[in-house]
Amino acid sequence: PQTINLADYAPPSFLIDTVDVDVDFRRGEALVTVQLSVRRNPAVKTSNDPLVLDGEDLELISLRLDGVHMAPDSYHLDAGHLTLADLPDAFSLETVTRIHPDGNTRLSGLYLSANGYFTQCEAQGFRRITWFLDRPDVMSRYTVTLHADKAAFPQLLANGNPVASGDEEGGRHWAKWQDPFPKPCYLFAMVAAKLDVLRDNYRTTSGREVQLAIFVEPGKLDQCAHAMSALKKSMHWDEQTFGLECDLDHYMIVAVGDFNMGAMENKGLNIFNTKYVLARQDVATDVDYENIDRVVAHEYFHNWTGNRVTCRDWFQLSLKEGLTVFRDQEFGADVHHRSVARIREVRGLRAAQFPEDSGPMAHPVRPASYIEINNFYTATVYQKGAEVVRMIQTLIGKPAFRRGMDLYFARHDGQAVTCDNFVVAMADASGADFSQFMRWYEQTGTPHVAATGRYDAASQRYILRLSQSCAATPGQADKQLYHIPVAIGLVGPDGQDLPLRLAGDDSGTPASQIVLSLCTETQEFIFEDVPVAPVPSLLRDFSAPIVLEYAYSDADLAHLMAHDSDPFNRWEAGQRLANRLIIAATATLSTGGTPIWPASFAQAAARVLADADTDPAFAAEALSLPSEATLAEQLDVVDPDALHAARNGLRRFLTEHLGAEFLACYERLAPRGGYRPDLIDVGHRTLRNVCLSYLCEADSPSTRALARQQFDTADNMTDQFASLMVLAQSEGEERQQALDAFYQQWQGEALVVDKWLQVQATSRRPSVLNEVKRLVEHPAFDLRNPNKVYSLLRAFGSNHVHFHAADGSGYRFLAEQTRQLDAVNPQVASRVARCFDRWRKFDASRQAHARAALEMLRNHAGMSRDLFEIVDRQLG
Ligand code: B3K
Ligand code: ZN
Repeated sequence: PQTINLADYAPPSFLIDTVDVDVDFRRGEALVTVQLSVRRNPAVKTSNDPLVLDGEDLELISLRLDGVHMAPDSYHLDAGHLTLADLPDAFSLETVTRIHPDGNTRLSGLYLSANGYFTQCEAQGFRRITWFLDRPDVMSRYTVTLHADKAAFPQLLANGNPVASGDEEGGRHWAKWQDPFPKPCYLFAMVAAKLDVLRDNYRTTSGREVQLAIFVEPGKLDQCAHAMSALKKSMHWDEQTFGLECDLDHYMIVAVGDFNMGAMENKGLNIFNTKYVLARQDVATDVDYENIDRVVAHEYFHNWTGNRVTCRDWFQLSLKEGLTVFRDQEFGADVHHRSVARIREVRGLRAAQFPEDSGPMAHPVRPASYIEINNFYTATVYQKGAEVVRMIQTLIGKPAFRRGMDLYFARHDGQAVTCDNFVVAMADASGADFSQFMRWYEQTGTPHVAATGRYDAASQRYILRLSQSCAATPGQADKQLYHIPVAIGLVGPDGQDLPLRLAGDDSGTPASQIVLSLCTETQEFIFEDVPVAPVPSLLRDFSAPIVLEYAYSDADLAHLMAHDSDPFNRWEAGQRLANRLIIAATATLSTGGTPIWPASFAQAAARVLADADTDPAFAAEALSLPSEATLAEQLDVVDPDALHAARNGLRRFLTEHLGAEFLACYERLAPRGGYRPDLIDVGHRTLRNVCLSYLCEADSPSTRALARQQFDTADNMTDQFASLMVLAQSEGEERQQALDAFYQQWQGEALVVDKWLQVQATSRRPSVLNEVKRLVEHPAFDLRNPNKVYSLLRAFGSNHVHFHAADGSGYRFLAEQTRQLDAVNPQVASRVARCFDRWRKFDASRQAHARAALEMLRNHAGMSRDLFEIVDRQLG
C-alpha cells in the first residue's frame, strides 16, 4: 500500500461549488444520482490537469458532462478513481452510481443497520457513496433528495433544512434537504430509517430558535432525556465560555447500534453510537451518563471547531480533534467535578497515549505520513492534541486564550486550515512566541523532566533545577528541545503554599503558584525570600504531558497527599507512592521474594478515607491504584504475572489493614433513595463501590454476600454493575449466579449485554480465555457489531495478565479473531490489533509467541490496508 506524505500536499486542481444528491433506496440497493458544478481552482496555475475523482466499491451506471452522455472510452476507470481529461474551466458533471449498502459490513459510507440506512463519511467514506474529490479542502453546498418505502423508512434525513417532501407511487415517499453551509464531504450524512424521535428546542442568546431532535430505535424514547439535556447544556456552555452560538435551524442526533467509533459531527445531523445517547438509571452507569455529556458536547462543539473551521488535510486532524477534546474536557470539568475530570484524563493519557508514544505506532500530534488515515484517530491526535491546546492556555492565560479563539474564528471561518493557523492566532492574540512550542506538533515521544531542588537557609533561597530529555522514537533519533510549561508551588511544613518570588522578578505581589517555561536543556529557577525548606509541588494540574522525575521521600509524598493546595498533585503524590511500592514489589516477586508493604501506606490511605466525606469522588480516585498498563511502561522487561500479583498484593494489604474502615465508609454511604446523576450522589456511589471492591479482595462468604446483596437490591446500573464486577472476580458460586441473573435480566438491552461481555473479558480469573472463547460462540456476540467486538475482544486484549499469558494463548486467540474480523470490518480489526503494540516489552519467550501471531496475521491473504499498516509497524 501507498504512503501519503504531508510534504506532498498540493491544493486541489478543481473545486466543486454545489453538489446535488439524489438517492433512491430500492431492494437493498441505492441508486445515487449526483450533479456536481465543477470549476478549475483559480489558485492552481496549471490549466490542463485532469479531474481525478475518488470512488470505492461503486458501480458507475452513467456519466454526463454538461448534459452530454459520455461514452466509456472518454474517461478512465481504475480501482479507486474516475479520471476525466480535456475538461473546460467550468462544467457540470452528472454521475449515476449503484451501491450496495446491505452488504457494507465496513460501516463506512452508506450501510444497513437495524431499522434502516445510515452513513459514516469521515475520513473517506463519501467516496463509497459517489464519485467525488474526497478531501477536506474541497467545500461545497449540498442539496439532498431521498426516496424510499414510506412504511419501512418513515424518516428521511440529511444535513441542513428540510425544504420539500411528498409521496410517490407504490407506497414510497421522498424528502429534500438543503444545507446552507459549504462543507467538506466528510461532514455529509443521510439517514433513511424507522425511528422514534424526541423533540425539543433551544433559544440562543441572540434569539435564534434551534429545533432539536434525537432519533432512536423504536421503544427507546425513555432513554433520550439525558442526551437532550446534555445537548442543551453544551449549547449554553459554548455561548458562555467562547461566545459561540449554534448557527443551525435544525440540530439532529441519530443513534445507531452499529457504529465504528463514538459519534460523528456531521453538519446538523450528528450520527451517534447508541452507547453515547441512551441512558436510564437502571441501564446506564454514572460513568455512562458523564460520557454521554462529554460526547454530545464534543460533537456539538465540532460545529465550530471542525465544521465552520475545518482541516486543510488529514494531517491536520488534531486541529479539530485536539481542540474539540480540550473543549469537551473543560465543559466536563465545569459541569461535573473539575479535579476528578482532570485526574481521569491523566489516567487515560498514561494508560493509552504514553504507551502509544513509545511504541510502534508512535506519531506526532500532526503526523507526517500515513497509509490509512483511519489508523490515526488516536490517543496522540485526540488526547495529546488536547494537552497541547491546554498548554497554550496555561502559557498565555484564559483571557488571552479566549482572544486567540476569537481571532481564529474571525480569520478562518469558512476555511480549511492548518494547525499553524491556530497557533498563529494564539500568538497574535497574546504576543507570545510559539515557534519552539510547535515541536509539540512535530515530534513523537513523551519528554522526561528531571527536577532537583536545593534549599539554602543562609540566603533564604530555593533553587529548582529542571532538565528535559526525550528518548529516540522510530524515525526520530534526535529530538529538539521542547517549550514545556511547568506549573509549580512550594509547600511549607505547615502545608501552606509559600509565596513565590523568582529572582530578578520584582513585579507585583508574589503568587502561590507560577508557570515556569522550560525551553533549554537545563534551567535553574531561583526563588527568593523562602523562609523554610519547602516540598516542591511540581507540574501542578499536569501542566504538560510529560514524565516528571523528582526524588521525593516517602515523607514528602505523604505531606503533599495531605496538604497540597493543588488537588491533582494531592492525588499524584499518592500515585507516586503506590507506583514506587508496586514496581519494587514486582521486582521482588519476579525473583521469588515476598514483598513487604509499609504500614505508612495504609496510614496514608486511612487518612484519605477519614477525610473522604469532604470530597468522596476525589477520595475514590486517591484510593485507586495505577493500572497495570501504566505501571508496565516503567519496566524494561515486563513480568506481567509479577506485576499483577504485586498490584493486587497492595490492594489486599489495604483490605487487611483497613477492612473496618472500608466497611464503615461503605455503610455510611448507603443510598439515600432516589437516583440522581449529580455531583454528590455520583461521588457517594463511586467511593462506596471502591470500598466494596476492596472489601471483596478477601473473596470470603461474607464479602460475596455483601456484593450479592448490592447486586439484588440496586435500583441503578452503577451499583448493580459495580457489584457484578467484583463478583466476576470471585471463585465462589455467586459469580456464575450473578452473571446468569444479569444476562436474564438484560438480554434485551444491547448496551447492557456489552457490559456483561466486558466484565467477563476483563476478569482476573485464570480461566478467562476459555470463557472468552465460549462467549465468541454465544448468541449475544456478533463479530459484525463494533460494540460487541470492543466489549469482548478488545477488552480481553486489555486484560494485561491474561492477554500476555506466558504460553502465548492470548496472542494466538486475538490474532485469529482479528484475522476473521479484518474481512468484515478493517477499521475495527485494526483497532483490536493495537492490543499487540507493546509486545516487545515482554520476555523472549512471550515475544516469540507474539511475533508468530503477528506474522500469521501479516501473511494472511487479502489483508486490509488498515490492518497492514498496524501489523507492519508492530513487526517493524
Ligand atoms: N470525527 C469523528 C471521528 C471519525 C473517525 C473516522 N474513523 C468523531 C469525533 O472525533 O468527534
Ligand atoms: Zn472529534
